[in-house]
Amino acid sequence: MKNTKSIIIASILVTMISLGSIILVVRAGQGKEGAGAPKAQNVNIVDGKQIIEIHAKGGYQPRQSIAKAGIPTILRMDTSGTFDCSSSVRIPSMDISKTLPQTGITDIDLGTTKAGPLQGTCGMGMFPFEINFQS
Ligand SMILES: [Cu+2]
Repeated sequence: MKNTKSIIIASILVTMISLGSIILVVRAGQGKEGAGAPKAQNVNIVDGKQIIEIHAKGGYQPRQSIAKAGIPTILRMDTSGTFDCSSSVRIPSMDISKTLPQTGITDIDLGTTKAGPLQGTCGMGMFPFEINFQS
């Protein structure tokens, strides 16, 4: 009787430990996915047009985007209660300067982009962001 009890306790323990490690493995997998995904999530291709979404509020999110070169591209700036200077966006190399609404979505046509990095900043040059166009 005593022996049966300890066998039951032992098998319960083994079950709990293996369940625990399965949960740990699943969590580790999710963590990796979570860390890799955000970079790509703000770039989508819709009807042959590439749309890069960047959120402007106290800086730009994401600060680094990876996009494809050689296709028509729209930079979609999104603001929500943006009262700081990130509401004024500049892309000097393309001679682009836009004042965004405090809340809303503004599409900026970047045309068909060539490969390489494209740098943008706020109107005062304090908040940078970069889009890397890859061929
Ligand atoms: Cu600024």
